[in-house]
Amino acid sequence: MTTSLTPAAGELISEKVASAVRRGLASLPKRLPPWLFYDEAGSQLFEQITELPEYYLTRTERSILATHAGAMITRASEGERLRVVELGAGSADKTRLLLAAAAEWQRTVLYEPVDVSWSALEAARARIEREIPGIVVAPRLMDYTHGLELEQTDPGERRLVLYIGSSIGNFDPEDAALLLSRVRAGLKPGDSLLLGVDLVKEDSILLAAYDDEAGVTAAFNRNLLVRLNRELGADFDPDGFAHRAVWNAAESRIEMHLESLTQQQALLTELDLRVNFAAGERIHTENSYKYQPGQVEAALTEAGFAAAASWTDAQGWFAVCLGRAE
Ligand code: AVJ
Repeated sequence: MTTSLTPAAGELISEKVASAVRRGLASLPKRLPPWLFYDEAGSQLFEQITELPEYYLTRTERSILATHAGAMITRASEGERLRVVELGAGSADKTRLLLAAAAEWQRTVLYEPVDVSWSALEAARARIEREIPGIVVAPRLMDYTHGLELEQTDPGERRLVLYIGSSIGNFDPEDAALLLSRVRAGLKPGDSLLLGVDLVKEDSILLAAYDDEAGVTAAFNRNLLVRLNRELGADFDPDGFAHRAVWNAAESRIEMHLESLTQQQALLTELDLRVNFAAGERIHTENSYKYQPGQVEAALTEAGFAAAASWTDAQGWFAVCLGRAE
């Protein structure tokens, strides 16, 4: 990541953060990209979200993996040895269910987590090597949205790429299609992709998952402003903005916004920028796309994968789909 030393604070400012915030707050309507959520506090808040009663995604996907991990590994391997790649460093228990199933199949497994954060990769390596015998972790520091540059697999060895947790939900359909094609371009025929997506369901269930009773998602959303205050010397009053979660049926997505409660101004010292907010004006902070059954398979096919198998929960709330590179 590019950084520059600011004379004022003597602290490192990320150019990536600075330019994203400058662009986003100059847009109309104002927006900020969702990757900004994940500073240390935001990552901890997200962990808390995954345990909320309303946030069914994590527990539903986990139950699908707990039931079908063995079948998923069998379908992906078709009798060959597997190497497991994960987009995003997974130290989560969901990844462990799949790795344990793979280790049962072939005793030792090379696991390649791909992430832009070296500390996330190191944390994943430490946990996984300690907790699952037979897993050798080979961290890959790169931005997977730009494509995958992985070393060649051995003949007779197949890659299984994991992209779980509804992470693809943050991408609009066009960018999601591009991402899947880029992943496909980094694979050989016979390799596969396991994709976890959230499905369309009753509005009230979707909305509650993004506007929980305890206010954790609201804190997660407002933490963006706390982060800008710290990293860009800004003076946002996080309590001057309300958390809003909206179901946009036409786009099939949950949107999160921060809504200014009053007419106000914010000063971002490090950007030398003053931003005005009208009362009721929103910053659009996240899209979380929800798929129709069958739509995921279509997206996989479009990107050069054959839809090999899909698994869901009894309520049909979440889907995990295996695409085989053709
Ligand atoms: C990490 C993108 C899957 O969209 O459900 C959770 C992020 N935002 N609550 C999601 C999130 C608010 C999450 N993803």
